[in-house]
Amino acid sequence: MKSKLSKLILICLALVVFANTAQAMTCILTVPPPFSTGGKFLVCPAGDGDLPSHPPFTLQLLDSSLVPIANYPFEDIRLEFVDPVPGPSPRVSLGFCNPGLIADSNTDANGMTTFSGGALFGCGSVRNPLIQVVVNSTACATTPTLIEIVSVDFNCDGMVTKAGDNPIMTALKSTCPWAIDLNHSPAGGLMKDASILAKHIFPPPLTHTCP
Ligand SMILES: [Ca+2]
Ligand SMILES: [Ca+2]
Repeated sequence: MKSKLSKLILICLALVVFANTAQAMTCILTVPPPFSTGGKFLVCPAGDGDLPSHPPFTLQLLDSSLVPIANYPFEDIRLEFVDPVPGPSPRVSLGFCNPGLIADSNTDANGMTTFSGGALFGCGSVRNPLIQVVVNSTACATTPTLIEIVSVDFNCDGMVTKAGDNPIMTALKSTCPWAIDLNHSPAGGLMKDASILAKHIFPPPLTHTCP
């Protein structure tokens, strides 16, 4: 009984130490262009938008003494895009096609790893989404980006359909809202935006994910 109690105390102590270590971890994320320099990009759930590739993000993991953490498992280090104006229902969902939002490899001797990502895909519209580093399910660092996103999946259901994603026909009778300026030219005419939307419309029940 006494031995079991000792084991339990040891396990609890180990968990506390681990939790403190996780809280004290420092994550230094370097955000590449165009996320650091800005620009307006069209995205689609199928990944065939305006940003097929980009330079890698780099990350350094440091412990509470600011010593690099080497060989941290890559599968426990990920990036997440976050809406800067959180609400009850998500206005936006963004990700990278293969290899996705997970780190490319375990951290090296300097605590460094990279995220090479793939094509930017997603839905909704957002200015300056945040990008967050999540280590072992705990948010470690959050950095603003300078990009602006518009998507042909306006209603964020993962599909681009005439019925669900056609605010352009309504807008034709008024001005061009920022969120449906698909060709990044507010004065370019909504017919051009409608033409871009038409090229991305796929009939359901197909789901539109990265190839
Ligand atoms: Ca949709
Ligand atoms: Ca336009």
